[in-house]
Amino acid sequence: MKCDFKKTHFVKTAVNKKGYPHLKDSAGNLLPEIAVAGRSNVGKSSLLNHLFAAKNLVKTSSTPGKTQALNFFNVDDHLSFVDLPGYGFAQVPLEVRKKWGPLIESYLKERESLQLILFLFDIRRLPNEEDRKFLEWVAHSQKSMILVLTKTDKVTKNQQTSHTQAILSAFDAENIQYVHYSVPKNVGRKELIFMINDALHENLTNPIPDKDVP
Ligand SMILES: Nc1nc2c(ncn2[C@@H]2O[C@H](COP(=O)(O)OP(=O)(O)O)[C@@H](O)[C@H]2O)c(=O)[nH]1
Ligand SMILES: [Mg+2]
Repeated sequence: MKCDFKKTHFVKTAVNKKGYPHLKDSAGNLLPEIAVAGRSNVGKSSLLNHLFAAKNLVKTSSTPGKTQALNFFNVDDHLSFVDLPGYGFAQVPLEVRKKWGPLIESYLKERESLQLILFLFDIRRLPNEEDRKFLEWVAHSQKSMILVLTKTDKVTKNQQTSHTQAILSAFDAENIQYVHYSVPKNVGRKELIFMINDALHENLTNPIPDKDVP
């Protein structure tokens, strides 16, 4: 069964494992979950709204990084999406930043239904130590990942090519699956939906055992 992202709704906000929802399909199987991760301000919320073809389902923020919470969405009763709190926002108080690591780490480690991570990265930037560390965590979780290079409308076609190569090589991940994305130019949505369906195909035909329900 393919997902076309037609019927999406917000489920809930969670600040810890106890708060994670356990969404199920009509047969009682846990919905596979896709996590959207990346630095604050990279465009996570904008991409979700664009992907869901919904204007303001996901809050985009002018003061990014404030909320250290996970926001869950149900897509077509087939997929669960989670908007993870962003990392790397210097203006976030140290106390809040300290909580971010364990929150994300435990989510990546313990979330049974997590099948795929969309790792968003601004095409204008080069990965720093923090970005590489994050990618290592994701690799460590042994989940599938798609690198989404965001805000491609901000660079020329030539820069798109050169920046992409520079980013992949800085991550030491030349073979990684990636897609270019621009919300205002409406670029990448179809391709990403195709890639998501492709990545989840196996899992959608092999239901996830309902192990992580307390
Ligand atoms: N030019 C451009 N701006 C974008 C794009 N995606 C997001 N933005 C802008 O980047 C800022 C941060 O976006 P947001 O979705 O809140 O990022 P988040 O913190 O990762 O959730 C907002 O001002 C968005 O309008 C894009 O594809 N192109
Ligand atoms: Mg956001």
